[in-house]
Amino acid sequence: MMSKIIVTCAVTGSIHTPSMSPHLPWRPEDIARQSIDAAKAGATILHLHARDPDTGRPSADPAHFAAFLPQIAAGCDAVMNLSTGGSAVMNLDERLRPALHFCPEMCSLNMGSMNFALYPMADKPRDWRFDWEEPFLRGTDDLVFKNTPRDIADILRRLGQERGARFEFECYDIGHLYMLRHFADRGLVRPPYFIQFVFGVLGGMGADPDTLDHLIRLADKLFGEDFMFSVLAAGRHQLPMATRAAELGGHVRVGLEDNLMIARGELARSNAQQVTHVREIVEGQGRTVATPDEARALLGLKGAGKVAV
Ligand code: KMH
Ligand code: ZN
Repeated sequence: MMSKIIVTCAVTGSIHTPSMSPHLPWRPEDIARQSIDAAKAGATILHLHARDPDTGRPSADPAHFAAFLPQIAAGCDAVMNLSTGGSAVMNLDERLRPALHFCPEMCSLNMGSMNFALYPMADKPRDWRFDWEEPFLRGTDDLVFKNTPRDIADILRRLGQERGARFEFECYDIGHLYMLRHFADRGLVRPPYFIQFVFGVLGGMGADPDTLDHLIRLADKLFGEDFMFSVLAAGRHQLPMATRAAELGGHVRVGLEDNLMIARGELARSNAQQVTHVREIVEGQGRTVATPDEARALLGLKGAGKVAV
């Protein structure tokens, strides 16, 4: 019998900009509403970033998170997972401010330094709504998303050991699995490891089912029974790769952070629309979506009562 499937919805992120879709939520009330609707549609975990409420620019200001986190907590019981990746243009101190402040049940943890190239998105002709958008995207041709072993150890200590968070280990490359193994060997992480295989970011792995097969085999060798995997693929590969992941017994991540579309040439109207779509697919495969409390048990989370929201 296949286990319960955890559906993560990444609601807004820091990749897409407001001019790319009128449905990308960036005002706090829109982030809150779309998050709650996604949870009602079946999202088990909400992966959350914040944005400046006036410009939609990615923000790590705890005040910007405070404008939607309590509303989400009041409106649904989904697990709130705060990003520690923030935006690749932020330094680590900025990136960690929200999670240090709100002590969430879960945080993302990016398992290596890498290029994070968004500049091809600037080439599509569009009317830019805000001044920051185009230079932000173009500047990523000379940007390193810094996640050194020291950064990772710092996050594990301050958020894991000191605040009881568990992690979405974001692995964009094969080497990132070996880095996770290294931290397991140092005794700084404890199973079960929730590994998010990330495909389709320019600088990381391309979306290819053969690569997913290889990653699962490798994770089996490195972690045995001690891991579960989820898949996110940026852009148009989101649903095909999620479908494949679910077939293979994995978990899935969707959301407008990673993909703005619902079908070829059609913008998703909301995060909930993507969650509904993936839910129908995985239920058609015979999987059952985990409730937030089932996910809490599977992942060993501390519980919603222990977060500072
Ligand atoms: N949007 C993903 C490809 C994080 O928040 O820590 C990257 C991400 C990073 O989710
Ligand atoms: Zn994110």
